[in-house]
Amino acid sequence: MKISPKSQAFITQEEHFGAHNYHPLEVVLSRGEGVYVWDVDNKRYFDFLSAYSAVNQGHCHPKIVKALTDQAQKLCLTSRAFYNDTLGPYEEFIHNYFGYDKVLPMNSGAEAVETALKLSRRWGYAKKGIHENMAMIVGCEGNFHGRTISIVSLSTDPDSYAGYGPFTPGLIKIPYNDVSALEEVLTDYGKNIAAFLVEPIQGEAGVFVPDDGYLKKCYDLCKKHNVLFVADEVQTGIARTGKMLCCDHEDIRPDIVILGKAISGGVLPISAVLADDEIMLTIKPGEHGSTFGGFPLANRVAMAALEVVKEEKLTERATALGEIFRREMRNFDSPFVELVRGKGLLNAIVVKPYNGKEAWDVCVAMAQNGLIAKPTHKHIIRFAPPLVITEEELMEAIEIIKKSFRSLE
Ligand code: IF1
Repeated sequence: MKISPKSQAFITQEEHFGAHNYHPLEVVLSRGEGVYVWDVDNKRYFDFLSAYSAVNQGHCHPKIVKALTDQAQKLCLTSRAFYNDTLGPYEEFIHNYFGYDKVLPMNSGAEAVETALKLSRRWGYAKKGIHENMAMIVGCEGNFHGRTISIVSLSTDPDSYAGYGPFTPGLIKIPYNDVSALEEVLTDYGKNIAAFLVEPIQGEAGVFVPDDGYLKKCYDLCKKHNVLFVADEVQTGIARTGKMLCCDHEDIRPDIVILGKAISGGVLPISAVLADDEIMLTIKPGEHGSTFGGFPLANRVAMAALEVVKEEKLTERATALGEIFRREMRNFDSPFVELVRGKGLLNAIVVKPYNGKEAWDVCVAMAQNGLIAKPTHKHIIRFAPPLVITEEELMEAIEIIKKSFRSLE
């Protein structure tokens, strides 16, 4: 891919002074607005990653940015050592928006997942009567829940866990999209199992959409065995799959919901754990927290970001435009396109290597043609534009995608 001297300077700077924990596509971005981003040479791209579904509301949404800048002139951070005039209103807003008794505000998705793991264990001891230090939590192979030591202890991806041992005990992995595997582990160990942690769609695994009814059957099994059903909606939540929460597609109400990414519209790192009192109140004052969790900037930004989701009908848009994307790409006859899958505007194309070219080459070609996306697991390209994209813009982007595949044949 041709890299301008201006871009190369930034790439080299990162190479010299930054940790090498990423291998980015060689595009250097400097501005974002709605579905578009511009690089340092003012070249415009459709953003089809949306920062892994954090920018559902579009880049630099004016209402969200205004909430940030207004609050930033008043009060940024108090810590939770004191009350302030934004957290109560935010907590009540979240209660009314999602229908759970309470919210525990954190910052990153991983922190919220860790919080959910701690809440699940705490509930297991305090309410289910599991013996101290015996609580187990079940997760799914192919999961991605973040990068902390306990979370990667549940991972089956060597890129996530290798070389980071020893691992947190009490975590069991079962195959995803396999109800009998859950039934078996609950039957064998249920009395010591506090929770089942699951992504309604496995994003990082390549937008792996489970069979219809999988989540509902797992939910019912968890109820039967008095095990918490914990949904990681960090990537699938906030309208991305065409419902406010992906679990809404199966009319299940998780015991714990984990949110992140688009709860802030990509403006700040904001995450949240939702639960009813029986679970949430097992953590007492001083037993969990964070310096920035629920800070004034986050509270105002998240309320604005969530209002935008409803005001701009992003769930309806994700549903309608996602159907167009999958229809167009499934009708696209290309030797590269093995499979198109997804829900709402969380989609992926499984790329068959052809002519010595593979998914990475397709992404380079798309970048040259003005659309950025990135492969996951070598042969899968995730396509997740901001949900504010119009049908006209989507059709233009689809033409770029098709043109890029064609250019490699
Ligand atoms: C990276 C992946 C996606 C998530 C789910 C929790 C978290 C994530 C379902 C943790 C975060 C991000 C992390 C980012 C890339 C991206 C990612 F490729 F890593 F796996 F989206 F699929 N639950 N996903 O998807 O949230 O702590 O990052 O705020 O680590 O490179 P976080």
